[in-house]
Amino acid sequence: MESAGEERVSLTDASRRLILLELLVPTVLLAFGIYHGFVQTLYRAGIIRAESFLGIDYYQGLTLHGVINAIVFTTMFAVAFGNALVARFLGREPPVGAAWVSFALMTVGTLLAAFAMFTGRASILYTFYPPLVAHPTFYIGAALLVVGSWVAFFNWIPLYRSWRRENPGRKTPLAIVGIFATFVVWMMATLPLAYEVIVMLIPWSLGMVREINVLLARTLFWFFGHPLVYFWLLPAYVMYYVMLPRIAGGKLYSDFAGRLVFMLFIVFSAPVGVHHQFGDPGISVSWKWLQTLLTYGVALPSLITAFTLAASLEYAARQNGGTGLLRWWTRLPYWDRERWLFGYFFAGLFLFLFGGVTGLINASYSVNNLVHNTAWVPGHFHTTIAGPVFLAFIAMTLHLVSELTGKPVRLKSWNVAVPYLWLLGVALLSIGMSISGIDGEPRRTNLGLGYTNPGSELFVPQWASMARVVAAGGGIMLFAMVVYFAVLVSTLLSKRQREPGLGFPVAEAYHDEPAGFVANFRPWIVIGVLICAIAYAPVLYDVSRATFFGSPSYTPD
Ligand code: HAS
Repeated sequence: MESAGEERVSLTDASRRLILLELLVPTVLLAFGIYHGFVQTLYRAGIIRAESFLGIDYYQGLTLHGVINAIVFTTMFAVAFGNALVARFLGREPPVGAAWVSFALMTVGTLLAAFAMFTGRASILYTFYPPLVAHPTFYIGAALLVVGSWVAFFNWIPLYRSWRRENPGRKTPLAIVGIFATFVVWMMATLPLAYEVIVMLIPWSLGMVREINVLLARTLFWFFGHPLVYFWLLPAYVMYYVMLPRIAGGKLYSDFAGRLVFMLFIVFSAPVGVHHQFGDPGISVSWKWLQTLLTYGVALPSLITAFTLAASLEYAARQNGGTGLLRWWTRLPYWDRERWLFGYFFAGLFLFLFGGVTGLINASYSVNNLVHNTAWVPGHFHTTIAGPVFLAFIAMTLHLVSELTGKPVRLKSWNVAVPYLWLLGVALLSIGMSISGIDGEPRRTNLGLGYTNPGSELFVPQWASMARVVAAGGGIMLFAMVVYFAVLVSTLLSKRQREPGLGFPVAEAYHDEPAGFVANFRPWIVIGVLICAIAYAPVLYDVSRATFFGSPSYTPD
């Protein structure tokens, strides 16, 4: 494992500014994304009964919420975090020219997509299923965002190679294993997406072809869409494995477990997208069954993580004087204002316990029939992406802003409350959605138009009461974010108190085993690609045989 401690490296001003911009541009956009999430809960609770609020309608707001929070913020953050990890753990700054090209592509892409969404020309949600069609700038923007993230990854590879040449026999730093695994998963995910967007959607939205194969587009989307969720999750896992045990006051229980987990994600992240299409026609039951099995496979690295992190936390708690079978849980730094990262990480992990259980329920081919397309599904994913992923990303944004500007985090007692407020908000939101999802409440529907209105003939009382619980959760989440933004802005506006630099808390390993068969990415990538081919070739064959006609475009207005 890499040397433990809080060692800081200094960066050139150009790199520092670039990483700060990569963090702050999506964070500013996040304000819109979060606001539109809150407004969704008001619509669905019937608190806003209109078709449109402040000029933005339900589907436009839902598209802004999903695209900004889940695609733009996450991608730009992963690139910024990767640039910072490479600089700190390989001791090499990513070449600034290519890094700026990557940032420029992502920013121009984001602006193009934002133009389409804010002007109401792309109200097609973050899954952009045809035949719903958006203005071409939406698809071109998405393509540029992805290409920009590829440029960043290709910029790091020569740095890793040169580090390897200079450090023969040394284990690759775990943080680098984690961030490279993240981007290997991203490459596997974005290739089918590139085909869908460049070959199918852009020519179709430009009117160059009249019809589109809807089922093929959905299948390619989910070939991308499931590994996408691990592209979100893995940077959070880097923080949990490399930093959390030290912040808790202990050690990482097993360094080997961390390496194995990242390699298993390379193998299992991609060949499971059909579990989002259990209800789709045209794909044979056998291949749906195979992808169900593989979905249980992709839960394995998270189960290993749950036990490894619990053991690491127990070690830390006992170092802090904890005793007993369970009493040691009380000796962790939940409210420590200096070790504030702990609260963000812990609250995320707590939510992920529920995200994991509900994910395993979704994965069952038969049970999925009960929950698919109901509010249960956003109930599940708010305990994953809005839980561990979101909390880890906003925490690391604040940490990096503080490091790169040399300004210690301000409003510490407010800051320490943010993750617990957020946890409470997400818990209410997800419980409300899960319960009414089981009662059949549809997702992605403006319930406020009648279902939650006692005066309407569409009224469904059990959805109405839960929609109010969801709105209460959304309100608490919004409040948590207002506090977070107050902390971030007040930190940015404060006086510099030390030299800007870059450092992370880095844990030592309790069991620092040799890397052995998880030392090298290559065999894992080969196995991952092979399993993808086995799981997807027959699916794509089935889809091509089942689809005879294309669909013209449809614009919802
Ligand atoms: Fe999922 C739908 C299955 C994980 C995100 N998922 C979605 C959608 C999103 C999403 C966005 O099989 C909706 C897409 C759409 O718009 O239609 N998901 C799974 C499974 C997992 C899983 C099996 N999902 C995630 C993660 C996401 C995410 C991670 C984002 C980051 N998901 C599905 C399925 C669907 C689905 C179906 C389709 C549903 C449908 O019908 O449409 C697994 O990876 C989960 C494994 C996780 C665990 C939990 C480990 C627990 C840990 C915490 C330890 C805690 C500690 C602290 C140590 C096994 C690591 C302890 C504290 C104490 C106090 C005790």
